[in-house]
Amino acid sequence: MSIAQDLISKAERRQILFGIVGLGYVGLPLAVELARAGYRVLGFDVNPDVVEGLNEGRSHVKDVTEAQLQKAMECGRFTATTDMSRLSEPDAISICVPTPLSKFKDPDVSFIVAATEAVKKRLRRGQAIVLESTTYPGTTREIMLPALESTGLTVGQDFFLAFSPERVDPGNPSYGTRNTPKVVGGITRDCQKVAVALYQPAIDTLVPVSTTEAAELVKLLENTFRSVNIGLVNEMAIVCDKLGVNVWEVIEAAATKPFGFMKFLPGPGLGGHCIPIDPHYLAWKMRGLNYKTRFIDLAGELNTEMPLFWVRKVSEALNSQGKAVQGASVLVLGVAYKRDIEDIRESPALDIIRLLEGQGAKVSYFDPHVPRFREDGHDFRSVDLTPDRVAAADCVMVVTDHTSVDYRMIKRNAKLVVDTRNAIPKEV
Ligand code: SAJ
Repeated sequence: MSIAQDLISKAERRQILFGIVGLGYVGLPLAVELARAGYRVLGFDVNPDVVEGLNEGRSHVKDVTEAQLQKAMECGRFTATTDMSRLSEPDAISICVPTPLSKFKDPDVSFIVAATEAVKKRLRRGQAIVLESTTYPGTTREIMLPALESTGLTVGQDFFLAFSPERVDPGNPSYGTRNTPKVVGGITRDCQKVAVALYQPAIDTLVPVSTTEAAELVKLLENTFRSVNIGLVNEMAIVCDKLGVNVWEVIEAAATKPFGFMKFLPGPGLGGHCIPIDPHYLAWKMRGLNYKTRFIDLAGELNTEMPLFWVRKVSEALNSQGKAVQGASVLVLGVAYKRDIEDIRESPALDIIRLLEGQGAKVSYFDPHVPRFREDGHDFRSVDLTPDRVAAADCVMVVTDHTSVDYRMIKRNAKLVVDTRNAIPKEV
């Protein structure tokens, strides 16, 4: 039996030890699903606090409950370690490490390189390696393959290498790791078949594609699609503001079209560790091929312009009451990058607070999911949201529309409201 066939039959018999490198919002849900499917899972993370917490049954990822984690641990199907020398043990290894942007908006693939080096040192015949981190097309073939083949092992025969983009939507109540279709592309046909077989027991739908580049591009298309369409509706928000038209009314009415339209909503800008970042991986790769990806760059410009657009709206609102931004008290409602989550990475609220403070406003914030955060070297702490606090502010700014906030109370008590999410009810 070939090594590929051996791995496939071990997967069918659930006799695979599955390694997950990177136990964050992607790796941990995947680990739990693989354990639930019957595999033994060995999680790897460089952060000892993460590993210690997990081994004590504590989940640091909102989408994984402690009950789910402890269930995986009870039947001995999940443990975590910082010991990278154990990477020779798993039959399959999924790499789920961060792929941020450098400060020059260039891809930072250092985490992928570090994980690849760690795997390379312990690579053995019979292992399958899958990269899940969102990255530019060519990363798997150009960075991972040479490193792994430098061991003298041959891809597609001795070991297998594939790319399968993570599609986690943090906080999504309907779609999780198991029921989100999973795209898989291999360096060779056998790499793809092995990777599909390994995921099969844990994922409802697998979507094989012909190459790792195709799989890498699928993810970038998905997120560029969102960034460009969000940029479009953000430009519509600017257009409607100049025309004195309610952009949300226009979008809701357009969304009644039963075909050929998909609703996106304007907002304070783009947050999160994906949409503002992933498209720039593709733009960077194409610049190297002397091609300018105009939609990506234009969407990026428009989306990053939104914090300033909304801060100008605060200034106009205060001005309409004869007040300056300088010295005005502004209460920001919501700092997480989107509704009902606690993540503030790349949140436009941080830009808005920075801009308001830069114009001399006294800014406080309330966020039920973010009790405190540190930015630009100083600590922010969420205030209590009371009618008096709302009434005392010169202007209240809705930046993240958490569902637990009483927007009717805001409307009843606020002197002025600037609403970037159309959260305030029209009639009260
Ligand atoms: N946003 C808008 N208007 C919209 C939709 C979103 O302004 O109509 C803003 C949000 O407020 C947020 C940002 O865009 O600040 C990103 O929101 P998001 O939900 O698209 O992004 P993420 O990073 O939370 O989750 C996304 C996934 N979201 C959905 O598919 C709904 C998906 O794009 C990816 O699977 C995932 O990131 C990822 O890992 O790439």
